[in-house]
Amino acid sequence: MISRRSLLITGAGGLLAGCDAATRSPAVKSILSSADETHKFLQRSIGGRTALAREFRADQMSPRFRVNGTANPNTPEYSAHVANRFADWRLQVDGLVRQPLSIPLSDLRAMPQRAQITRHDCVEGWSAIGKWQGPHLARILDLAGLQPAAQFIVFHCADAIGGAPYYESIDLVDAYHPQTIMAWAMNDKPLSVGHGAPVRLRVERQLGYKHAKYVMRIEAVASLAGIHKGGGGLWEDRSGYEWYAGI
Ligand SMILES: Nc1nc2c(c(=O)[nH]1)N[C@H]1C(S)=C(S)[C@@H](COP(=O)(O)O)O[C@H]1N2
Ligand SMILES: [Mo]
Repeated sequence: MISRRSLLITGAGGLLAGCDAATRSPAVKSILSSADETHKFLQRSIGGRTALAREFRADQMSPRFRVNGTANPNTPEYSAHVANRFADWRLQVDGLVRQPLSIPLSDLRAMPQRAQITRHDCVEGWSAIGKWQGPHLARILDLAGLQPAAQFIVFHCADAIGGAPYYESIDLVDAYHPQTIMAWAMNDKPLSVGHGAPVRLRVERQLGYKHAKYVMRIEAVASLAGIHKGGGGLWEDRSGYEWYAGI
């Protein structure tokens, strides 16, 4: 299918080069516009997954950024971390890795950082522009060393909704995307409890529910089948949300 479409583009280009008047004929115009559509389609389907999400200027940041879903995990364990300002908290990294890790928040803050101002789009129909900062997920995964069988990265969170633990997952294309970070800062301040303290995922090419807050543990797996109900996320399991929620 792709090679047929490439041929179509080449064909339209050839016409253009050969005859100026031809571009005025309605038939050729329609070939050209279909070639243009084809080009957009190809960009989305081939280059699409690694393209960057739009970034914004500081003056475009939303004055108010809603807290959505869990506003506080409110478990005894999580509340103890909050009281202790996450001093004893560790991000666990395990599963199909060569070296399981247990990373203090201070280490996440000391790693090379990426900051980005992006638009968060919630499936419920609201958006907000905010600034996020933290280390690349890729660097954390490289420190642990993914085993060749690893295909997905699962994020286990501190909260539960209706008794079901919140979790999410992404594939390695998104895990290694340059804008995929484990954010500990939002709008130049440490993450608030409402927005997912101490660390939340930012996976900017996907909808809001993929951006797991309160991440306690990152697990590399070969398949999502054995994780909770197998849908790859709480909302995927509960309500049939799309696992790949591309924007
Ligand atoms: N652990 C956890 N992560 C979560 C949620 C949640 O309830 N628990 N809600 C999701 C949804 S639907 C959205 S839109 C965003 C909301 O992030 P915010 O509260 O910072 O706006 O977090 C996502 N990540
Ligand atoms: Mo959402």
